[in-house]
Amino acid sequence: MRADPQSFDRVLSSMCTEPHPVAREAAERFLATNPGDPATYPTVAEREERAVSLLGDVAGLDDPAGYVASGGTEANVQAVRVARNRSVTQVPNVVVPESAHFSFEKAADVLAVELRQVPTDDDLRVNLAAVHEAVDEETALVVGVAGTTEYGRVDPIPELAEIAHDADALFHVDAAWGGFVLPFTDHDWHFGHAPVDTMTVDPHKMGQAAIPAGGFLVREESLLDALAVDTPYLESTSQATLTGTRSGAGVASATAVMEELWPDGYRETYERAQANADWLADALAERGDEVVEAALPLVAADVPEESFEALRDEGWRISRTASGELRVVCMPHVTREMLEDFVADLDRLG
Ligand code: 0PR
Repeated sequence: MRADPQSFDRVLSSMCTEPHPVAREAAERFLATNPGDPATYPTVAEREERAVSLLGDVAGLDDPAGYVASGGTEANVQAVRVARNRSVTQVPNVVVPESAHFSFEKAADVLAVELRQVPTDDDLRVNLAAVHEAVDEETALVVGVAGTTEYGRVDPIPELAEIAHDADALFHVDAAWGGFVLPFTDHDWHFGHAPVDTMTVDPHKMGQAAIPAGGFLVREESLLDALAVDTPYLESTSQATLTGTRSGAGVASATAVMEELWPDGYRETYERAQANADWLADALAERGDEVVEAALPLVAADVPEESFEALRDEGWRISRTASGELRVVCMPHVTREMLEDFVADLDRLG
């Protein structure tokens, strides 16, 4: 029997969303192509070049290099891999905010680097003094997050870049989720705002591409050399990606949706999402819940444990931060009506 995937009607916890119609259409068309073998599949390879160029526009990089990865995890692993492979230290360390995504723990594990997690301040952004203290001559990479997974916070990117480069380390920005909303805010976060070396920016999150479509960008093409392995039996001679066979559907969908939405469509999406987040934050505060200010379209609030469970029983897909707050990500599929229903259920059940 044919099973349909679940609907997005009650999904409030995801960083993925319904793909844009042009993304869906392109994904289907390119399903049987492999950008991992560009000499055999040149049409999708050409689309990937366009995707990287568009990602450069999004992230303030004039002459971008990089590729469409399987997601933010791969892009973050690759950033750590570039830094580790360029380091001359036996066991290099990587300094990340404690708010960084758990993919850095995977990266440290597979790449055998030491992960130094640094606390955040009351404003949920990384503590710069603690970064200073954690960095030493064995630091290969410093990471800043532009749009944290739990609270949507943007670390002080220019200051972090300075600390990294003073220590001769590379500087990576994880804008996996934030990358497609930050261009419409006044945050400093991208290659044009600070000497960022590498960046994660995922079309399959706020970019509305089909899964899998992550983005890995590097300031200089030469940074990719640290990743390249020879590919003797392919017509192309080397490969810098982590996976071999890759999803042409992901690549083609990312290109199609970015060409459709950048920049005006994404601006409208951001404005709607931010207005929804602000509305929800106000509604929760009015109920007396303690709310973390929504810096980006992501709301965290303290609601009683019983209410949380009751809402899940009603079919709401919600999640919690590590400190136990309810977390709602205002993705493009999240409408005002959904949030009104959600708050009405919270009032009724709480
Ligand atoms: N960097 C940041 C800042 C992220 O938030 C995430 C994922 C990643 C990297 C890793 O990206 P990939 O999952 O593409 O490898 N953040 C979400 C999270 O862990 C991922 C997610 C997506 C979770 C959809 C649930 C879901 O339904 O919460």
